Amino acid sequence: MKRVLSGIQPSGQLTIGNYIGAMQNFVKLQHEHQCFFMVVDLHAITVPQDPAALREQSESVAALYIAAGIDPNKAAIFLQSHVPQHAELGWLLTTLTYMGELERMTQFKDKSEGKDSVGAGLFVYPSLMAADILLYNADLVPVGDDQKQHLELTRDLAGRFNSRYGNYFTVPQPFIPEVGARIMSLDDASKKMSKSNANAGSNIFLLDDPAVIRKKISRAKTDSEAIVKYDPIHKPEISNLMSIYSHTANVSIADIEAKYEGQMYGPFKKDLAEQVAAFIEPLQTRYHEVRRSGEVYDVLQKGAQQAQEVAELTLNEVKRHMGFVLPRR
Ligand code: AQP
Repeated sequence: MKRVLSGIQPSGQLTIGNYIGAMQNFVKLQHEHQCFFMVVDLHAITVPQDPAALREQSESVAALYIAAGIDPNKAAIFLQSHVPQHAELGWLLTTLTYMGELERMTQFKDKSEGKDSVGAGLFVYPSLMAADILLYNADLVPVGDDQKQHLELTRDLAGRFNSRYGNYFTVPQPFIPEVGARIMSLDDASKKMSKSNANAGSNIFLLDDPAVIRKKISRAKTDSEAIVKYDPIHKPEISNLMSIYSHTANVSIADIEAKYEGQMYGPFKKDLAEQVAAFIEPLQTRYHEVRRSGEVYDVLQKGAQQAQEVAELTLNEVKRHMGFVLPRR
């Protein structure tokens, strides 16, 4: 069985971009793969986090995994900080990473832009992400398009380790959806939808009230052409809304174009708002059940045990390859 690893940062409330770019594929892949899905709390602290908010968001992301349909009996769901091998392998891989490689990362450039002081953790984040993946010798990594560059670095680090210390790591492949790989902001289609964007009108949060979702979609920016046609280069705003429709209603872009041929944006937006609200309502119901029942704590404990079994073996092998003296058992 091929191995799959991915994670989401508890750095805010999850958006429909996180769902379409990542979680939707987590749910699909769990049936035929050995899956590890993390809440990457160690990544979240690469930018300042309020401790109470971090705790709440970490539990919330785990509960959303379950609510979205990840079955804890099929996939290991866990918090990154519950498996200390992530931080240790992260350090080992940091020593293999070149400054120039990290300096080229667009996410670092975006997140550090205009800041007076930037934490070193934000800079070395991609080495920790490589450790997350390589710790499980994952074959496939389901991510949105924005993480492609980090995954490329992971592949380079795996190759570098293998040629320097002997073949050990699996070189992972990205698993990126064809449509909706990058859901854009509702108010600015040149920026990706991000959970940490302070402008609430830019996002659809998975835990937004349906009335709020309807309002956000009705206010979403569009062009003045009023033709429902998928053309991400010339019509990025409507194409983005069409991607959201396609994923939440499970219909093709061609079918959406055919359905709204000759119509203005109004009817399309109205249907989209209803569609997204109907899609999100059962997810929210299940989410609140999971939070109320407390089952998330058992799931996280079991997930961390499963993950640690694999992670410990890998870390020992990595250290052996690198020349560390292993402690006697
Ligand atoms: N807009 C998006 N479209 C498609 N996929 C997306 N992802 C994030 N935003 C979009 C995918 O969600 C997964 C989890 O991402 P993350 O939390 O590890 O970090 P991120 O990519 O930085 O996500 P955000 O929402 O933008 O978080 P903040 O605001 O904290 O930086 C990844 O697979 C990502 O591709």
